[in-house]
Amino acid sequence: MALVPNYSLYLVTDAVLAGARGVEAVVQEAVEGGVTIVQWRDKGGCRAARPRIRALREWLRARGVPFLINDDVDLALACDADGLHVGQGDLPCAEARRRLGPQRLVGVSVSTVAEAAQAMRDGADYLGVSPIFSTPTKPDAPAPTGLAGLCAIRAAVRLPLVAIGGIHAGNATDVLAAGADGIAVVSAILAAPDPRAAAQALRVLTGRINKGKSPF
Ligand code: TZP
Ligand code: MG
Repeated sequence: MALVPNYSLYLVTDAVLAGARGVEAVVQEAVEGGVTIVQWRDKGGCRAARPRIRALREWLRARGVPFLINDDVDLALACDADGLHVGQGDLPCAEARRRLGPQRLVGVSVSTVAEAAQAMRDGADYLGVSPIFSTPTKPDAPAPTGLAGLCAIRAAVRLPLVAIGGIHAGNATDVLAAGADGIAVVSAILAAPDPRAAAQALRVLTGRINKGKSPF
């Protein structure tokens, strides 16, 4: 059985949005502000060298913050990541589980109840319900689930749900109230002028609404 992380405030990286500050510096500030779990996502041709990723991984490990890799199972293993996150068009969940073994986390993006049920059968540890709202950060995402879609998935599966897509301090409370165990954000933290303050504000909201909810 894999570790059970705190999914409350899940940061997905984006080198373009981090800009000249660099992804690592923004991630570190965000963790100091209260981010509880980090996924390394290299899109837009900004492939980072493995030593850089490993160094960030060690920094996070020292702070007890789980670190996952998007898509690339070889990179996840090479960096001794805590897990892998796959989308519907990526490495199948069952294959990811086979490659990573029972201890590491496998997360799967889902946007329908059928996808959620399948991912659960295939051994996912958590589901990324996405996108909740349309977002310029991922223009090729499927149609938004809206809060109603998130509620339907919540009712159908007993796995931690991390909601992603267009989430910010103005709508995070509604998303958590609709059944998400955590919120995942890219731009709300990475594009913020003060990532630490942005993370702090989101963490206050997740702490408030998640208080008293039973963890899986
Ligand atoms: N997967 C589904 S939506 C999304 C990803 C990686 C991007 C979310 O970005 P933002 O800026 O938090 O809307
Ligand atoms: Mg993917």
